[in-house]
Amino acid sequence: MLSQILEKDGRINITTKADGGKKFYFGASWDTTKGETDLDLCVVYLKGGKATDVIYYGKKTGPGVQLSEDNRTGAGDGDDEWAKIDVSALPADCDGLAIGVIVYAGTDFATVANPLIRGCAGSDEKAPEIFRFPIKDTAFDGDTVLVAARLKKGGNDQWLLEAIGKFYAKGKGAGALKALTELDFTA
Ligand SMILES: [Ca+2]
Repeated sequence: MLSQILEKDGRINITTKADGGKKFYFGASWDTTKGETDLDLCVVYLKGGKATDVIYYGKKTGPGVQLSEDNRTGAGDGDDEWAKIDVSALPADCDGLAIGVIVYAGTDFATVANPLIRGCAGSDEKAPEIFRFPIKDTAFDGDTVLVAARLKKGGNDQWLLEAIGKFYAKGKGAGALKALTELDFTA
């Protein structure tokens, strides 16, 4: 399967059977060439399209979700922050996950150097990449919250990955994190 390029406001439905279709890896990267920015990769537990909990730099693990260490500048090669997900270990009442990126410190997505998020079907960064979203040049000034993907529980315990390129202008830091958890994910 070739990696699909997601566009702003785009949606791509992806089904995968890698690792039984149960394991996913998401990586966010950005650079320091336009100044230091603190982006945070976040994973929101959903039930009926509403957030029930969030995994973020202040709470890096939860059932079925493991987050990397917090990168506060964008320095370093490869994925600067990542999330490893095993949907078979999620709480029984969880019927979805949203994968988001927020601007914690800096200006907005429009001013970050080379921001990118990608998703892989499997347990780590070497697993086959299934989508990538080059955030660069697609965000508007003031955009600080990105919903990049959603995992949805379907029938027969099958999980569908929906890559999403949706931005919101919701401020930075803790406010952006809170805004991510208050979005309506029923659509
Ligand atoms: Ca960070």
